[in-house]
Amino acid sequence: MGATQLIGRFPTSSLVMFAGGVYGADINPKANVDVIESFAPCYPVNPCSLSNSLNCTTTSATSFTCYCLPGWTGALCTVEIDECASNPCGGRFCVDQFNGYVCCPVGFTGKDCQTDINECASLPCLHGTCIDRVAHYNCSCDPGWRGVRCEIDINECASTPCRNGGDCTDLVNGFTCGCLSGYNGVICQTDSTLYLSSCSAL
Ligand SMILES: [Ca+2]
Ligand SMILES: [Ca+2]
Repeated sequence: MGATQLIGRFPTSSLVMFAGGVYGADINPKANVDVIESFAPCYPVNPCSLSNSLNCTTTSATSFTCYCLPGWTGALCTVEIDECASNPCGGRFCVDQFNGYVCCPVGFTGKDCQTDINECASLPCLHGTCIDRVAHYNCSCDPGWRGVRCEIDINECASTPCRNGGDCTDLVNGFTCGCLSGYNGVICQTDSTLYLSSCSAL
């Protein structure tokens, strides 16, 4: 059984039923046409009429297409279209509606756009405490760190704290000095040769 069958000559455009339970209608209302298209998938029970469809069109003897009402999709128009699927809101949160969508304000989510997005959820602060704000976050850095994400180890040697030629090694939130021979102290501030010479002078 094909989509279009030569059935015979029919004088009207009314729906008719043929032998074998095949339904059809005269596609040419001018009468007495030879070609009769089978509408079996759409008649007498229109499968699209049970859903959100405007009408049913036969695409073959056994298949059909439902033309959906706005907001619906699927073979039988039973699936509500997700209007957010095409990402119409860009970076903002999209709320799917019937036959439409709503873009939440920047930084908010939820079906009513009332939930403040937690921008700290991704743990953006590498060495510090994250403070959630509307549409952004701030990092309160641990001692010895700086940067938007506390990602930079502060170089405590930058101020050249070691005296008397001492070699500075940067640490997290601190430094150590490697003193030249004859000097000691946290920043090599003590000249031990002076101390020794005064001792020997006694
Ligand atoms: Ca937030
Ligand atoms: Ca440091």
